[in-house]
Amino acid sequence: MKEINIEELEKRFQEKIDADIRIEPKDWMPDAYRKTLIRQISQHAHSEIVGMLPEGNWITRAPNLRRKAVLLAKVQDEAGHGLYLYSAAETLGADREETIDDLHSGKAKYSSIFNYPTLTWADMGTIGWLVDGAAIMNQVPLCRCSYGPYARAMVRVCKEESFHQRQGFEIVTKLAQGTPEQKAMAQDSLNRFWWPALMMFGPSDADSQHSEQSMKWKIKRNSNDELRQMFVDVTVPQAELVGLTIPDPDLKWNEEKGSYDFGEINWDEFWQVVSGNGICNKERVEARRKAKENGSWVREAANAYAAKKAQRKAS
Ligand code: BYC
Repeated sequence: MKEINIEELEKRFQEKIDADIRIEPKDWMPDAYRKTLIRQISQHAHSEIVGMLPEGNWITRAPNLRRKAVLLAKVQDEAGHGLYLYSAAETLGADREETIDDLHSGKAKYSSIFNYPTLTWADMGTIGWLVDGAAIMNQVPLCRCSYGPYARAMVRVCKEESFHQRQGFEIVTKLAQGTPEQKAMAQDSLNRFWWPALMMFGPSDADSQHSEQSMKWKIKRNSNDELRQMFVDVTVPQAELVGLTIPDPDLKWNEEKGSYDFGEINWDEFWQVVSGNGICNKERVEARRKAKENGSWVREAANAYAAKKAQRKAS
């Protein structure tokens, strides 16, 4: 049989990508493509799981039974998203335990946004509205990602995120139309979460080390700055609708561009948070590490049960 060299394989791989043919787990792929996907998908999975913590903080203090049931369902959805994503990373050969250990040791990243505290009930609204809103903006294009299992996972994730965004906006709307204290609480929450939400899209295109290659491979379909701009453009009218003010004195509609100009992001803060020095980084990782430790007896029992069952089947 004729041997195919690596350049030829790479050429065929890129042709498939260019023709929008999905890459599936058993297809040949360059090592760097596999590595990039494992990095992005596992970080994405970690974000979903760590993302449960700031909201979990408010489940016991939701203002009524309906709010509590909805928040509980939302947080459970995030757990589901984490599980699809860890499974998608496993189709690339990643080991789930190792991946999770990388989160616990601080080696693996997760979204910067979850290192900010949730101080008031209004934060549940703002997180749904802005954080899930930003997640949707980023994840809808990922439904067309070149890697099949990731793209398919994103379809369901986006449907659920869309419910999350609406529940958040509903909370914010109610608060903004409530008493002056409630409106002030919503405004304060927007003031604290607006800039961190913009940071979720990652560094500016000029500083994004992975974007160019990821876009060639159609892992990413849009650049960080493109998605950030789209997010600003859809969110500003929503804030206006409920009578809240975006905390950016430089925010201005640009008629020529057909989009908003906005102020400079504090990139120093972003990199500090990403490198582990945000307000809640230590607390978040510690909570995940403890959860793993506390659940070890359940895993041991489940493994012992599975081993016993297999033994009985074999005998
Ligand atoms: N936070 O070259 P770049 C959610 C890192 S939450 C922390 O542009 P890339 C949700 C980046 O990893 C949203 N780190 O990277 C859950 C890289 O470092 P490494 C989660 C960030 O990958 C619960 C370095 O900076 N969504 O869904 O091309 C409740 C250079 O960046 C961040 C996803 O993960 C950040 N914000 O682009 C509610 C979506 N930004 O890895 C909501 C999938 C950048 O070289 N991920 N970094 O050490 C992506 O689309 C891309 O990975 C990113 C970054 C746009 C985030």
